[in-house]
Amino acid sequence: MEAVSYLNRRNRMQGSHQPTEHPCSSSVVKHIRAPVDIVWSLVRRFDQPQRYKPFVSTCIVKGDLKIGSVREVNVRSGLPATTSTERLELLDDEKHILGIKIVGGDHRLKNYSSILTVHPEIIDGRPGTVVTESFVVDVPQGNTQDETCYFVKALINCNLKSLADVSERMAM
Ligand code: A9S
Repeated sequence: MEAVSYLNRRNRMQGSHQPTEHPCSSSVVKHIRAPVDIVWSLVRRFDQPQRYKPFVSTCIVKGDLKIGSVREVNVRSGLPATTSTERLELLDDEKHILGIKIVGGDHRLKNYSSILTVHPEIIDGRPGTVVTESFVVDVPQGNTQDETCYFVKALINCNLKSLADVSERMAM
């Protein structure tokens, strides 16, 4: 990873035409002190990401919660974007898996797709949930893989911290 981005950066500076960087992908894990059913009830609402995502202001879905439904997300001011168009790729209420793909919007995350899973676990002898969210996204022109990964992981960490706060409050 480091070597590739170093070589690409050096080649860019020397103007040679190396291949562009590979897509960047990573994952985030979050342990939440709330039962899996509460956490999943928030995650599964493809039509209402604003119930826990702090950067989302409004969301409108065409269709319902079926695979292929598309949502128009408006994000809060101060972010490097205002809208994001996102498609529901997977919603499995048995296995607790949510898959989305970002298909449009005025942001720089091209070909972004993510998979979020929730699993029950016992935390300090009480029902808890472990959430994993993994993503892949193209590295924007002018950025490195590391920068892109850092940026996206920071946003996902914010989303999952908020998911924990909302879920733990509901579990009280
Ligand atoms: O919302 C998610 O699940 C994950 C991400 C990375 C969303 C990012 C975002 O909505 C902003 C927060 C506006 C940042 C998009 C699509 C692009 C951004 O630049």
